[in-house]
Amino acid sequence: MQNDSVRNIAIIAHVDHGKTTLVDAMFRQSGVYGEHEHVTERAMDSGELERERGITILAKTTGVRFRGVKINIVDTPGHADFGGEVERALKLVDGVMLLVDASEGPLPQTRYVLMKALESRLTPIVVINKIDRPDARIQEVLNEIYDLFIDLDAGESQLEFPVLYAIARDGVAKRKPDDDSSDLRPLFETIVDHLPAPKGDPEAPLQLLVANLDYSDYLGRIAIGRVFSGTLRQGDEVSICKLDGSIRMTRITKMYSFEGLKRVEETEARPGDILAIAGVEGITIGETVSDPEDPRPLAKIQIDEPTIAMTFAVNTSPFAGREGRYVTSRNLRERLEKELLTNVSIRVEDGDGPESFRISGRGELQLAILIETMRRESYELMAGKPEILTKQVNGSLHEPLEHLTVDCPEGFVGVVMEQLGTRKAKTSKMVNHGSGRVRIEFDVPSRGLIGLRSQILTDTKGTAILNSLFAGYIEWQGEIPMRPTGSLVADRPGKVTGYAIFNLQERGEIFVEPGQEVYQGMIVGENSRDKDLNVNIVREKKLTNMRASTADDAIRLVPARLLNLEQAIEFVNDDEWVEVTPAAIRLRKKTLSSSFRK
Ligand SMILES: Nc1nc2c(ncn2[C@@H]2O[C@H](COP(=O)(O)OP(=O)(O)OP(=O)(O)O)[C@@H](O)[C@H]2O)c(=O)[nH]1
Ligand SMILES: [Mg+2]
Repeated sequence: MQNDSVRNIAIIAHVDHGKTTLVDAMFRQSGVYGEHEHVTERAMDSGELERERGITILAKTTGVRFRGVKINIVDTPGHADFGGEVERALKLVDGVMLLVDASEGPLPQTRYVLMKALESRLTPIVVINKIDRPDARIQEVLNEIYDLFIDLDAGESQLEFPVLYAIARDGVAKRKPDDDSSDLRPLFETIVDHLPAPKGDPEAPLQLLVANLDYSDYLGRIAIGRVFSGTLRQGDEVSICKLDGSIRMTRITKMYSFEGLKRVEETEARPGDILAIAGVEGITIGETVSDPEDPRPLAKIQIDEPTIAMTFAVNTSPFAGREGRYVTSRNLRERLEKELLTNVSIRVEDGDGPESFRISGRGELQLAILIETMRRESYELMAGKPEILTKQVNGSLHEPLEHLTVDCPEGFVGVVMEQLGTRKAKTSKMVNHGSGRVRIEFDVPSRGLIGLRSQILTDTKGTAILNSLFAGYIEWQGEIPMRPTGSLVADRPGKVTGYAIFNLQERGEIFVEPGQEVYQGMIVGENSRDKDLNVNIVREKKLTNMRASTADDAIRLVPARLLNLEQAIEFVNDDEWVEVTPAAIRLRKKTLSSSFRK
């Protein structure tokens, strides 16, 4: 039996190829907004960090209507570190819209998300987006997409995907690159005509898979899931098949469907419907809401393993507790446990001591976003250098490998190759698009990516674009030289003076500004030599007959290099911490007193 009034689709793509922008346009053209309603750009990117960074971090569900058919859409993040969100989103849908930038073509994450969609036997629709770009190369990109499908062993029917050509920003989709369509109708029609309607027997025992969680101050915890069989009515008694195998009875008192940015109360849901259910305490992702008499759990959501780990510890710096409200290990533990409920791709274990935790995830950005979120919630913590998770395969040590794509102007190929050479990368492909830019593909141990982005951006004057994707495990590749520099470390507490900076700035780059307060053991700069150097960064100029303060004003200081969170995480060595508080990001030695450091 199929539910012809519904289609469920996820939008997947590499980062920035225009997914969220396309959802905006679908909103505008399906009457989601009232006539005078204020329309925000990338409305689905509702998180504070999403708006600040201009990227999608969490997958989100919405719904629009076209010719009486309800189209549920899941917008997913394109950044590789949030791949877990995509894997989970694919559980809700019957098909995907694969967006590909008309100039950039398929990139590593395009491959990853398409691979996951094909594995789940979802029906693909291809949308070549941004055809307005002056450097668009539509036909070439389409060929690359076919190659990608073939490379991923797409089945015969999957290869017969429809192709649309879009300018998401203008709300236009065309069946041919040069036809005169001026809206998204061809896209809506393709979704309704080509995507299979959801199947499932409304008379069978209820099965609803929870694939996402949300929270509202008004409704409490909200579980988002899809009905696979049976019918759920408001007020029904149901069983929850928990992840640990136990069964719990409860009643569903409130359920909602998605209409644009709003949720609409529903009284009945049938197979294929995507719903938000409120008021079920303790329910989590992967659990099945089922028939009370005949509980039938659906298969658990399997997702890829973490590849990177980081230690989070209680802040033990002399400034601990000054700037944040939550600082104890209990605070950290509770917050991390809460994170586990919604963030399916991270793991939390106890760390080496009682005051520390080991968090594993998919990448540095994913963990940095978690830290940034916590710091905005008034937590303080220290984070250690990220480590790559190795494993034993047939008795030998293996490490994660990434497939890395670097796009850069021709003139920088030399420096890029050199930088990657020292990181044990092997070139797998090099394409010159003839536009003055070159695309080089590498296989490189994940370890080799730590600190790579900032290095390459410096080496190429900000012109290179890097994209990487986890590509399995290889035998341990031997030592990769890490940061070749040491740290400049404050040898006493106090306030930084311009005078001291002036005298130290030849030794390396300074991370602090005059007037800033430091403690002993805090890292105040990067030493250009490979050893740490203890420095007095608070030294005052001896008072002579000249007035010190005016003399201070006259000296020329190189502007400080103020590290943001990601840069700080990339910078620290094994014996160093990044100290994070709501007000500051500081770097420090793990051992603060210089006499106790080696
Ligand atoms: N020229 C052009 N730019 C577009 C078009 N569609 C989107 N963009 C721009 O591309 C950028 C990225 O758009 P998003 O919609 O945030 O991309 P996304 O795929 O949702 O990105 P992530 O969720 O972070 O993976 C924005 O600056 C958009 O304005 C288009 O059709 N043409
Ligand atoms: Mg987005």
